[in-house]
Amino acid sequence: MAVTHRLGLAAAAGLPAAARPLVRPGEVRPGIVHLGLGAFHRAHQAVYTEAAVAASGGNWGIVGIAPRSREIVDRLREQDRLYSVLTVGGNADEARAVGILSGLGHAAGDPYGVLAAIADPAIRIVSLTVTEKAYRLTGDDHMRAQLTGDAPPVSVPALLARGLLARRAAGAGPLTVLCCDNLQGNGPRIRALVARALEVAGAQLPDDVAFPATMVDRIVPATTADHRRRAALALGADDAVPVVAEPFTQWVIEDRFPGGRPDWPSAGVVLTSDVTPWETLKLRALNAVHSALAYLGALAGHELIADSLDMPGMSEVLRRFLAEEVARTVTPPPGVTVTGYGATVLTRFANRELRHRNIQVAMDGTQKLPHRLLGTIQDLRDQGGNPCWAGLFLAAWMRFARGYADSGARLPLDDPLSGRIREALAAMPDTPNGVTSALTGLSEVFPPGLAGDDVLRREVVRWYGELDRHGAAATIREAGR
Ligand code: CS2
Repeated sequence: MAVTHRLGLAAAAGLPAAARPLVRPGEVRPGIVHLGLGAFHRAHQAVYTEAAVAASGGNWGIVGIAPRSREIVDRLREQDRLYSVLTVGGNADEARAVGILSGLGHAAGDPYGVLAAIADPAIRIVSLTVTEKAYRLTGDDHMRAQLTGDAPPVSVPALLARGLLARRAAGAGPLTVLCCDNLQGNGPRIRALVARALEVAGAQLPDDVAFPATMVDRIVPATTADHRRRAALALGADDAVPVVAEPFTQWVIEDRFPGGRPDWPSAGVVLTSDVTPWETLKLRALNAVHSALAYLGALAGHELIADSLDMPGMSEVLRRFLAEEVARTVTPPPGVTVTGYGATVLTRFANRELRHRNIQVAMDGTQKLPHRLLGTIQDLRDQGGNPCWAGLFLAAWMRFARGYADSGARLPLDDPLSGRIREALAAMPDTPNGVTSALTGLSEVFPPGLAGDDVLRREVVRWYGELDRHGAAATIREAGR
């Protein structure tokens, strides 16, 4: 059946019952400003919030702000702010339109509009999914000018700091800033970032702003043309910007919301007084394994995460990492075991329908690895242990950063520190020792204790040598025996 009409308000009523949005865009008044209109937000927090509003009401519509690209804003406007989520890898494709976006904005094009939105008394939560690298408070003049008001506030720290100042000037009341990115201690971290940004602006953190920590989890890869076609079929309407996701979804939030919050528990969100065990488990078990698959698989010439997991020896290596290194250093939440959690993670990564590309997970390694892998290594070393598997994964990242797969094909280095990486590599011999020294010397990534740790170094150099001589496929096959 050819799908002829485009998703939008006119088409929404005619969608199959299961595909209709739970709320109509425009029906729910805004209560949340969200920075980062990427696929992850639209498949995760937006879905939970729509379900919570549908179940319990409340003015918690989301004003979605795209930080840089305005294309997504234009596409969503053309569809009356509706988009669909295509869930794949369950029994059958399922698509549903989501109607919780109650406004749209574009930070690069209209930064002052974003400040005004944050200063609106109707807004009680500012949430963010801007990826790990956006949380850097670069000390350069441009950042400083954005914070002091001499330049338009286009970066995340400037939007938040100046948004809070505008809010205070407007007497708009208490606010919660909710970081939904994969950073260890994401609540305290964003609090510290905003406090430093305000300091540069000559101000202090207001005391009616809370920064609860959260753990977010749902695999949301880049949407492909095939996903778009399948979304249209399952939805019965064409959607220019569907997002694709796995069936699994989880959100754990520290319950500190001075301005109130949606009834998220009605939508399955876990509210708790301490997110740390969830956050640490997710970063160190799920995300670390994801990165390991991405680097080792890309070196071996595989395209998808599911292909990397199929490499002979791979699941054994990952299970041993989880049992011998993660389980030794992480205290999971009550009722959860690291190995049980890890087994679920491996099943989720085997979802081939997602078509999650190794290259996508591999990007921004310098920003991701400190949260995913270096904490495990540090804890193992503090216990006098040996980071064997973690050392292998670090060596795989180093080989990936060098820019060549085992076949000699080029690999893209998409990382905010790519310039620093290239300089560091060029200054050292292209040997296991040279590459290890070059990259552990990146002080933005490796704390001095790890950079100078001989045991870690020995492991990384040893694995790097194996990868260099035999390639990733043979190294993993042998290691997983
Ligand atoms: C992935 C994550 O791209 C990546 O680095 O590891 O985006 C991962 O899919 C999510 O954290 C799952 O919740």
